[in-house]
Amino acid sequence: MRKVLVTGATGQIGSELTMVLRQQLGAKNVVAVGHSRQPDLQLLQSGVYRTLDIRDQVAVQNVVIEHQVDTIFHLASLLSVVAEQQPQKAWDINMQGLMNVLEVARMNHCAVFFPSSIGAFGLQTPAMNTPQDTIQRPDTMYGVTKVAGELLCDYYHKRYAVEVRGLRYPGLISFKTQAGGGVTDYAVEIFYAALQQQAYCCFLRADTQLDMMYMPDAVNAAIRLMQADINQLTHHNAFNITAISITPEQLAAEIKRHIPEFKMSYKIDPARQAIADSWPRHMDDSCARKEWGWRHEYSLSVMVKDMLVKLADKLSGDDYVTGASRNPVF
Ligand code: AKB
Repeated sequence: MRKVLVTGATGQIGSELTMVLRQQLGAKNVVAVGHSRQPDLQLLQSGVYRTLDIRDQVAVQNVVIEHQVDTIFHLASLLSVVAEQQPQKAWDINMQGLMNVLEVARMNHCAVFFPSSIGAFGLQTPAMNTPQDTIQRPDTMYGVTKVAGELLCDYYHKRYAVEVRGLRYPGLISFKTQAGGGVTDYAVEIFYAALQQQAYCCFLRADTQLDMMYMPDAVNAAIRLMQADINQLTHHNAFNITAISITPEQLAAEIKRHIPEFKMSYKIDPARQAIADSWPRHMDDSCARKEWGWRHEYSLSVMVKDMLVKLADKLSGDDYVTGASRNPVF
C-alpha cells in the first residue's frame, strides 16, 4: 500500500480515512475523489482532490493510471435510508460503482477495500452473536447491494486474484462529517442535538439495540485489515466487526451523565424502525479478532466523552453552540 485512492472521500468515513492515510503514507500518496458533497478545506489543501462520478469507469481508470495507484479504498455508496427512497439509483451507484472499481483494480493490479455493513443481514439472520458465516437475506436495497457487493468482491478475488478485503461495519459515530441517510444516523444526530438544544427526538424505539463504533476505530480497522498478513486470513472479505452494542436509551443515559439537562423523546419512524429491526443486535466479530488482530479502543463511555469534547469544540468554532450545553460536565 504505497499509492492510495479513496473514493467517497467527502463522506463520513472517507473524510477521516483520507486524512489518516495522508499522515501515514504522505499527503502526495493519497488521492481523494468525491462527487456530491463539497470537500472541506482540509481535504482540498492537504493533497490531490478530484470530483468524479464513480459510475464513470473511464474517469476512475484515468485517476488510477495518472497517480499510479496500487490500493483503492472504495467508500462511495448510498446508505440505507436514501437507498430505500431511490432503489434504482442505489443499485447504480453501489453496484456499478463497485464493478467499475473492481474492473479498474483488475486491469491495474490494485488491491481494494470494500465496506459492507450490518445492513447485509436480514430478519432470518440470528440477531444475537450474528456469526461470520450465516444466512444473509436482507430485504432493503441497501442490504441487497451490500450482499451482492460482498459476493462480487469474492468473485473478483477467486476469478482474477484481485486482492479485495472488506469489513461489515456497524453504525458509525463521528463528529467531523455528518452521516448521510442511514438508520444509525440517530447516534450522530443525538450529539448535535444534546449540545445545541439539550434535547433529542429519536426516530427509533428506545430499546432498539444495534452495533456501533467510533470513527477512529473504524478507520483503524480498514487500514489494519489492508496491512494484515495474507497468510493469516481465512476469510479476507466481509469481516464482522463491532465495538459497542447499544440502544438509544443507553446512549442517551451516557450523554446525560455529561449534560444533566439533556432530554430524550421518541417519535418512531416506521420505515426506519423496520430497517433497524431487520439488522443484527450484536455481531460476533471473533474471526476478525483471531485472523488479523482486530480490537476496538473506544468503549461507550470513552466514545461519548470524546465526541462531546470534539463536537463542542467544532460547533463553537462554527458559532453554533447555544445555551447550557456550552459547558458539558466531564
Ligand atoms: C446505515 O445506517 O445505513 C449505515 C450502516 C449501518 O451501514 N450506517
